[in-house]
Amino acid sequence: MPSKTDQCKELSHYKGKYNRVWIPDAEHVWKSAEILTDFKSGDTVLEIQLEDGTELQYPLEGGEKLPPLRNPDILVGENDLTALSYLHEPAVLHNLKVRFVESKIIYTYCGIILVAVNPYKQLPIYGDAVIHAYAGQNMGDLDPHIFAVAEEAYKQMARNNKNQSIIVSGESGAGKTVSARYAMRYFAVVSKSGSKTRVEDKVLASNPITEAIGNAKTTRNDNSSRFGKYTEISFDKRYQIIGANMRTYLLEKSRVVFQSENERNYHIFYQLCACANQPEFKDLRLLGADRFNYTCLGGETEIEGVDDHADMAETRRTFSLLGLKDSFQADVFKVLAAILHLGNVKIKENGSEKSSIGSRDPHLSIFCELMGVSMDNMCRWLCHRRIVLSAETVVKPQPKERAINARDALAKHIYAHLFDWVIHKINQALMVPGKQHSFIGVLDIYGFETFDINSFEQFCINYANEKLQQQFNLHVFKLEQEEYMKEDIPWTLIDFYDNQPVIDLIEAKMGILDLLDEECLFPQGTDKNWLQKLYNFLGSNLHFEKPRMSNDSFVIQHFADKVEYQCKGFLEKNRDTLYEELVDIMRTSQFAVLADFFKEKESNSGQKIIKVTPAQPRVKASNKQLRTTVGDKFRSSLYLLMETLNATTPHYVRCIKPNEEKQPFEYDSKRVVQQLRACGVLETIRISAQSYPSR
Ligand code: AOV
Ligand code: MG
Repeated sequence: MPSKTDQCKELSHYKGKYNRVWIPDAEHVWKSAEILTDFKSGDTVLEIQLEDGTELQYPLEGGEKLPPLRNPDILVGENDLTALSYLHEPAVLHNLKVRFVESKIIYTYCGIILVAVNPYKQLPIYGDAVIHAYAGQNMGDLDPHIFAVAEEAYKQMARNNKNQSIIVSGESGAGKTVSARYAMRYFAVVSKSGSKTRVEDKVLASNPITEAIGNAKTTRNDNSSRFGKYTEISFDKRYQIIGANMRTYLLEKSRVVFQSENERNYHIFYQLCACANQPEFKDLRLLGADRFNYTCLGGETEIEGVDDHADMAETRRTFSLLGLKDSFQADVFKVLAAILHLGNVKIKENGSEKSSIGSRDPHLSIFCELMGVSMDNMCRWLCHRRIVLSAETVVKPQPKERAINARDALAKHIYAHLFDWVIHKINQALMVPGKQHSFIGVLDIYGFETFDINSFEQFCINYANEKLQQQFNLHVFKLEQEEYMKEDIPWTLIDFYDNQPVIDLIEAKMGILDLLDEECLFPQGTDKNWLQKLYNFLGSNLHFEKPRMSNDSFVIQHFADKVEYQCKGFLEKNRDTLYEELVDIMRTSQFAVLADFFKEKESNSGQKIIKVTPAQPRVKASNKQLRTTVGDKFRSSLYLLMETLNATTPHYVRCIKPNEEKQPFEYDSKRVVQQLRACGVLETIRISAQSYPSR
């Protein structure tokens, strides 16, 4: 709140040609107005006129601030927002809009961040010629671009001899995956050695494959990443690419067996079904995607503008480019087909306590044939469980619902193993032969998301985004501190949104994840019991709410938005167990790949499970089971990711989704401002404006 003298001083700006201001507006967030009259300090209203001619009295008293000033037109459309005379939310919002809507420019620097507004349209700005134009240039000499950020990272790696990260963030559908791909392409093109090894092409080839097996259509994004990925691109002493390595984060497994309306399973399933009639897939007995349970639950099986058949050719081409042979590919497709058949297995209800599968169920029979396991065993152990009592072991029939759960759990586990196996193979293909000199990591995770119904998956995804936001906050905070020390100016902290409280709510001792793990230890634990504990222990937390109308959900106030999570399924998804009986069948499979998937721990997945002690060490009762839960593993992997990021020089790309309808160059100010407010762009610009006064 400005003091009286500040206000007088500021008021003097409102004279002459600087009489244009921004006033709040319900629809456009801010709208332009002109001050009509001269005024003196002590005035209680400003006489203003809107652009459509309407005259208004704008109240100045009652704690009301002076309206923010508009920048002179000559500054509007600047490449770097720190160049603006008046730096505030309406100026940023307007500037981005003018560039995007009028000039069709999607990139703008906001201090240390590159803001990228999703155009939802192919632009001719990514060719090799453009890459060469950016190579060797200084950031700021050319128009803002993802290539400029990539060049900056490349240059700093060489100059400072330090590993770099390009951290792409933004909500679901904002353009992270596309940006990450372009950044990788930049490195591939500039570092091209001309040699025949073509390792650069291999690094790029990893993208279509990981997207085929890890991306799917959601209601937010037709090509939504359902896993997180940190790709380390390795360079030698001459700063040429010599290989790469991917680390992946928690794949959304539930999608394999269930899709919400208008969503799809992983692309690869549809690609395979689109090729059902090809002779090489005859043995897989494939059907159209509309005829497999696991691929038709969301309704529509096709995506407008996507040709699954052509994409399959691309998937296979990139597999080959990576040196992954036809026999390997055949194994992958065999596993995928088996999963689809498993989903079509009919489980019959025999009274309320029992279930069974026909001894000639055609789909189970294909599954067993493809996977090299016994039909009898499968029939039996999908519908029964072994119960170990003190004196004897009894076999107990399972009701239909349990049997379906067992079937789906098996499908999810097989797919998750397949995913890890493919990633592992890609990593092998990209393995650095000699010594890595330095690396540039490109981070592309699933963006913040909220749906009508949010479950464990959204909870994990949003938790990851919360961690990333904090990494950014801390980095900016550190820069700011350094700046103050350098300039020797007194410490005035710029009001910065700190999301540590939300992170604590989720991951600290007795937080949401801890209570979830605890409930999972009880054989009789339930989602509802757990939720009740959340209400009891966390009810007074400012970022946690019990919804008034529901006893089945809880609300978290995330940095980006409020999200309501339904408790149903959290326990099961966190436990992620598969019946031992089924695991045993898989282990004895004639098909070595499958048997290997389920081999006694010592993960063959390439994703080593490393137990780390998070910032706040959590003590677990030693006599309790040692199995780690999904949430626990995820927390540890995020902890490691943050450590990695913090050991590199970060470069931030903030993607903005400009409208909900995926319309080209549509700019919905309300949606944009929500994203700008959430991610700390505005505060960052202010800090950067102080750091680079010369700009
Ligand atoms: P995301 O990675 O941020 O969402 P994507 O990168 O998949 O979002 O972008 C979504 C879609 O927006 C793409 O499929 C393109 O159609 C379009 N798009 C994004 N960036 C550009 C661009 N630079 N030029 C043209 N079109 C673009 V998610 O993975 O859902 O969080 O989990
Ligand atoms: Mg993505």
